[in-house]
Amino acid sequence: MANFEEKDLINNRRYPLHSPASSSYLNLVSQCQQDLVKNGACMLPGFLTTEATAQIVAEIDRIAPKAYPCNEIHNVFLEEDDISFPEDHPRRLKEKTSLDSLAYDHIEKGDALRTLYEWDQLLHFVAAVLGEEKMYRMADPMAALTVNVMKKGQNHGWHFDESLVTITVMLEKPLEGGEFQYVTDLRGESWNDYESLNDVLSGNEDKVQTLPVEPGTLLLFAGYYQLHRVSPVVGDTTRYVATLCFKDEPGVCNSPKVQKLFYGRTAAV
Ligand SMILES: O=C(O)CCC(=O)C(=O)O
Ligand SMILES: [Fe+2]
Repeated sequence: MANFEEKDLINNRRYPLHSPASSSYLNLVSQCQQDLVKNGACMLPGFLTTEATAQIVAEIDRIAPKAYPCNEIHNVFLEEDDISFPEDHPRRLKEKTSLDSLAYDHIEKGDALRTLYEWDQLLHFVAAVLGEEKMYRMADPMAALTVNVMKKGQNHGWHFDESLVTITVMLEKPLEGGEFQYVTDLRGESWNDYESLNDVLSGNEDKVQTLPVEPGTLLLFAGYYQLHRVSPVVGDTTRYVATLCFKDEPGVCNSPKVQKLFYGRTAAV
């Protein structure tokens, strides 16, 4: 199997991560920052080369049988049920998520996806976009780099992320469904629009937007403030999306409880 060097993984002309002092790099960073502020999302289409995308898909096909089936019932805040709210309050309404998750330790050293995640220039780029002086790869042996595998009928229910910004790379897209959808302006730093949230959770799609995420696209998404979901996958093509976790401090790990929930096991650092 071909071993990809970092510089062959991404579309360098369009995304000059290898030359951080260039004006095109600075323009890219500033464009991403503007998109994040304006839309809560920044999409980099064609970030991976077609060859790298195909390579990563082949690698995931190989390890997909090891993925842990994660079937969860949760509220949109991903918090414990708070019985101080009425039962039909949107804080307490339940969503279903069904996907299979591959963990960092399933992905071998030398695999293209791992090479991408461990590439310092990518870390520096993400830090620049998020305006952080320094960032670190997450220290969790499972959660740092994951792939959500979603087959026919599987979905990711409505939720807000726990971290401010989530970074994903779309690798394989189903023929239909499996769409990344979101709704803005339902949550702020110190407020929630529960009425509109209730509308969305009852099936009103008026404010639902769909992001046209194609294979090879890197997405930075401000998921803490924007409700989002992945609609059920239709058809036989599996959806593969990688999540790359970077933190503003070193040594960050999930608790054993969270590890068990998402990966079916705990792992020491
Ligand atoms: O699969 C995706 O595109 C997004 C998944 C997501 O929202 C999450 O992992 O929090
Ligand atoms: Fe999310």
